[in-house]
Amino acid sequence: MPVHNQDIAAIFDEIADLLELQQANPFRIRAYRRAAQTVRSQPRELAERVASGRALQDLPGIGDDLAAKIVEILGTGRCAALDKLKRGVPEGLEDLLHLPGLGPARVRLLRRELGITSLARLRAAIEKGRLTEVRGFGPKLQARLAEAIANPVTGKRALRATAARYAASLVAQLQRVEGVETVTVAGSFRRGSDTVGDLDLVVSSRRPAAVMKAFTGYDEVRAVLAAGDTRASVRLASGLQVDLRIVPRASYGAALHYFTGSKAHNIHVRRMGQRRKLKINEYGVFRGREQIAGETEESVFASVGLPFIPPELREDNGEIEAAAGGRLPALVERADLRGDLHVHTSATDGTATLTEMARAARAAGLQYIACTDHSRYLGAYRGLDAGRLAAQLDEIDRLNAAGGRLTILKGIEVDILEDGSLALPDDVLGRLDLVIGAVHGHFGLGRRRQADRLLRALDHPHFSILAHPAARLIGEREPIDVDLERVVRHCAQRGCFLELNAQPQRLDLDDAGCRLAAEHGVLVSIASDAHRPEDFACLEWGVTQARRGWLGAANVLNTLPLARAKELLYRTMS
Ligand code: DGT
Ligand code: CA
Ligand code: CA
Repeated sequence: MPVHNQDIAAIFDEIADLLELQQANPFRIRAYRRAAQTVRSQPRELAERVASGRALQDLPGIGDDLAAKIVEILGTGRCAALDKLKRGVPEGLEDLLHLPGLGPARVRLLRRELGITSLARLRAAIEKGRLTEVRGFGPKLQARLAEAIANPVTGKRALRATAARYAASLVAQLQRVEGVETVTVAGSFRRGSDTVGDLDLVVSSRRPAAVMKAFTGYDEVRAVLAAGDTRASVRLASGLQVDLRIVPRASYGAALHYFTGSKAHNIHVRRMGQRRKLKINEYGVFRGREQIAGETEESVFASVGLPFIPPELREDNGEIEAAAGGRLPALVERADLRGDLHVHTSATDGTATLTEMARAARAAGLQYIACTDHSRYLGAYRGLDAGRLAAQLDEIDRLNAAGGRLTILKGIEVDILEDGSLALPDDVLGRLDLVIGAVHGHFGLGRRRQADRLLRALDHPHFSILAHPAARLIGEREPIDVDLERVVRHCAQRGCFLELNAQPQRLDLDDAGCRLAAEHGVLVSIASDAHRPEDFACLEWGVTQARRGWLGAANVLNTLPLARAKELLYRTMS
């Protein structure tokens, strides 16, 4: 069974939890937490890294001991150290740790005072009012705990890109089952949400039993939560839940539409059906007992007088009205992108040389890229100072002069400092084709100061593109508090652009930000922020996000031919 990064991280987190329960050395606990974090944030599977012979010890926070544990987990799916820890703790005690408001100290207290070692015992104790005897467990906390036990959280939402990895091998497996016609991942995944709560598979097949067997027997399944003749739910070893629905071909479009959602979109479409005396559900579109549509999604939409609506728009955010009025936008597609305006090299924190990155960009079908390594301000990045930047510009001139089908623009990703000034002098920035400015610190400024800071940066004579405007890291760092509309309006005035950073953990601008940009006529740069040759594949995630934000090719800066893009990007004093 393949072991994913997520699985390794989960084991390290569990070890940290158990160590906390045992009041182990805080440094040890932190080491495991940090390792879990490192492993989780790796863009590539550690299994591949180990297979290719690259040392794990190069990763931050991974020493010999943790590296050995990773190798053990990759080889066996288990970790002896975890198994040993588990033997020292009553089964179920760990579950208590995951309840809101319960840290290790409180869990120990509950165990000591009331002998509570499981969710079931805790629930019973709350019902009997016994928790009131324990210090610190007021009525508010008790209510929260009761609520959390009654509605268990299914864990964190997975990044879309992470879920895609798990989905791919499962889908491939199901496609090989005899009698299977189509397998589609529906739900929020198909709508292109940046994160997904679970995966929803819709399979069309004449032989549901065979599909069911393959699904529940899939080697990454850790628990079967429910299984009937045509529907099932499982939890994968990664923690991700997958729901399955098997339908006959005649219902496939209706089921796909239903399970793609969103729920609000479905309800709206169903109501339109009711007005036409139609019943629309996951089995089809019915007039009385007769099925009149449902084999394809198009037929479902047509039954209520609508054209096909792309899944990314199905949030009941005006798409149904737009479709009815013939005003659906033609959404941008990956093939529309001609360039990528945010690319790093090994001159700073990338892994590959400019030549290698250029080769990969060409292989990804691009005509131009902008080399935008980091400015020097942040020591950790080995950022460029004026001298090293000059050397890089010479290299770009040489590569461009050598001909070839890819043009490299001269750029930089310069830090926007706390006061909105840029981290390199004007005369240096003025030599470049474009200047990307980015917030990499001082995330916590108040709403007003944050906007003032960004506006001041946009006022800079050479500023071209505001990178990852909200500076969020999904699941890790909240977006900065800023009035985005003010920023967008200022971009429009200044002739600046906004980036949609396509890294799976950023996807920043978000969908609402994209709509705002389009409303104000600000072009969006869908950029990979590539640090590795493989990262150009991220453009796909960015395009999906842009589509969720209703963007067409005309709203996207890097769909323009090179000459026009260059013209718009180069900013002189004004
Ligand atoms: P998620 O999993 O939280 O990222 O979001 P979804 O949208 O994938 O939600 P999920 O997995 O609960 O359900 C998948 C789809 O099934 C959902 O988008 C619409 C449909 N659906 C689920 N429950 C209902 C319901 O009560 N009514 C209707 N009309 N549709 C539903
Ligand atoms: Ca889902
Ligand atoms: Ca679901």
